[in-house]
Amino acid sequence: MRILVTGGAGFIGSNLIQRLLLNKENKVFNLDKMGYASSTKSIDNLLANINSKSLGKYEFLNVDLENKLDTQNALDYVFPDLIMHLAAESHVDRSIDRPDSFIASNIIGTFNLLESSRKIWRNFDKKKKSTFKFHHISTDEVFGSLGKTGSFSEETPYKPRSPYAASKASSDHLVLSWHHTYGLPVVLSNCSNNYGPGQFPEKLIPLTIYKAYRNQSIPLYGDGENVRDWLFIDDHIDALLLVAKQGVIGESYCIGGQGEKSNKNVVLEICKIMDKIIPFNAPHKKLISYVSDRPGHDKRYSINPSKIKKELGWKSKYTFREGLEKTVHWYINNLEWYEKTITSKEYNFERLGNKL
Ligand code: NAD
Ligand code: TDX
Repeated sequence: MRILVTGGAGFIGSNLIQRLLLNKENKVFNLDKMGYASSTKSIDNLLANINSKSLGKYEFLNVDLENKLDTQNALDYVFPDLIMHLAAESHVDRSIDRPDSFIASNIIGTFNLLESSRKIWRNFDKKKKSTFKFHHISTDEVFGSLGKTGSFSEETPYKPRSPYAASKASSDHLVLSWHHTYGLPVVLSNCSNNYGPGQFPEKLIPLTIYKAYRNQSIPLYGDGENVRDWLFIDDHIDALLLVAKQGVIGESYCIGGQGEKSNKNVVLEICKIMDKIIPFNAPHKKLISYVSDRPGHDKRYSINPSKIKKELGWKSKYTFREGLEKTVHWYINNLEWYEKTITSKEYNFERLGNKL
């Protein structure tokens, strides 16, 4: 199986590739532009530490999907049986400060990838054409914001409210239209908030771990009562592998572990874990600082995962507490990587998304 993963040097993509490489029948191509949030360290570690005979084959392609010709050349070279498209600018706060790169990567990049895929797919032989799949990985943010009740499902109308969410919604529409118009065999998934090892520390959970560990103030936007539906990365990877293998062409699947929590409760749980690890700084909750709200801040996300559970047999394995313990320990053990990565990317743990 020749698998092209776009955005494979990002948080979810690098965890996905590590899993795909455990099947030695796979040849995995990682296409990434190596942006500020990229690292292939975890993949390189896996390849260095495990007997290569028991792993799949791996190749890295330094390509920016904004470049049409490079994208086409990469597709011609890879000649994939499966594409898993994760490459995107992914941070809501950055999309507020500088929406340009979100339009370029998430919309134009997806368009270039779709066109290149269509060109190679229509020349495949009958067998390869009938088994090929383009799996587009998207987010629950395309559905907008919920009130106190209700959940998003595959039937929920799109109502994106941030530049990030709007660019992802556009990419979802492009992908589905390439299926309806040209017959490209696509499948989509829309997942809730992920957390786990390797997430760039601009996002709430790794940022809080870092700030608590360094005994610095932990910023909570607004009143801290906005709700996210958290899913541990390994559970998302399980779901992605099922959708890629068994998902019905033209369908989309909502993925979420029914792990709703307010931001304040997430931060308090991290503080409790830190109190055990560094008792002399306890209680870490004293570090919480309420700061001005994110503009257009979505109030609540919640996924109804009935379809993927019933039709593909997926279910989440990790409780929030289990996933969080693993995540905190990973960050603490990788603090050196963590700080080196950040300083080399010119990110200083500063507040983003409030320069209106
Ligand atoms: P990330 O920011 O950690 O990684 C994204 C990767 O894509 C980076 O390595 C970046 O260099 C690459 N990329 C961006 N633009 C590119 C381009 N033009 N050409 C080539 N590579 C490019 O993001 P993530 O959290 O791993 O998210 C991956 C995907 O999953 C995204 O599409 C995101 O919308 C989606 N998603 C994320 C979450 C989450 O909670 N993190 C939840 C649901 C869906
Ligand atoms: O310092 C912070 N303080 C704070 O209160 C940060 C960085 C965030 N927040 C709040 C904003 C959100 O309500 O925490 C919540 C989570 O924020 P992020 O980690 O930035 O994630 P979110 O905006 O919910 O988007 C994430 O989930 C869906 C990913 O970044 C997206 O890529 C994914 O599609």
